[in-house]
Amino acid sequence: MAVSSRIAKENGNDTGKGNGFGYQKKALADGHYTMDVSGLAAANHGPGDVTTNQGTLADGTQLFTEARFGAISIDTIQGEAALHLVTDSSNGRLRVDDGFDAAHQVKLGNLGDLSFDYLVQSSDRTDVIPVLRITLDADGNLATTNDRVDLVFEWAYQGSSPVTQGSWQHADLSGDNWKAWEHTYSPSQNIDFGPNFATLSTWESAAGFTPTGGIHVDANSIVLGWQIADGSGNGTNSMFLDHLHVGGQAINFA
Ligand SMILES: [Ca+2]
Repeated sequence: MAVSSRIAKENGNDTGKGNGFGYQKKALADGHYTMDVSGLAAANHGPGDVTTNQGTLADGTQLFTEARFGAISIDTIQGEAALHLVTDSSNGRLRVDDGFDAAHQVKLGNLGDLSFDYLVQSSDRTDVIPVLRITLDADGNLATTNDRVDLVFEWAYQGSSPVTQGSWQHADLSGDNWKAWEHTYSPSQNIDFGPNFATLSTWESAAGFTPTGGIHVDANSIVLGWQIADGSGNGTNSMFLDHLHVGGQAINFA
């Protein structure tokens, strides 16, 4: 089944069918909206990352999946349809990526909300939930591309208690000021050591943050998109994610 998506109606009854596109354009125009995404599926139970272009969503952003030793789907748990990630082994590696079009690219200092709900159905590790990464052009000049980085938000690096499994939980990366580490692309390396952890508000501030051996990020860095990630190295797990908020974009997996 192909991916389908639609912008949810902001006010009044949303029957989910028979609505015109007028309100969708209005919701997109004001920059804050909820988009339902359905029919997402990708599975690869062998080695090698299989990347699939899942198409352009209703808001103009571009969805991709990557899969090895695992599967991505949308399933219902505890009454809620949600993104479902299942790894077959510790070599399992799953990604759901959304690339922003020009209308969605926003300065990091103006990003706002960064949050999601998650449910860990089962997991070998007690310090793993879905990872959220945001991709940035660090200097805010899109003409230079060797300064592309990800900020990576991982439960295991928050110094938190064991993950609560079996019920819906909320991760508010912006409101709770999660710490993130940096992945660089040129060269590809993880700057994921303690001295390079900084809170989201530090990365977002005008003064920004420069990790040791990494690339300086500040309020003028431009957000190019986001990625949900599971593995590798996380053992086997079955995890759900829903109600993802990245700036004004909210996604309801449906
Ligand atoms: Ca640049």
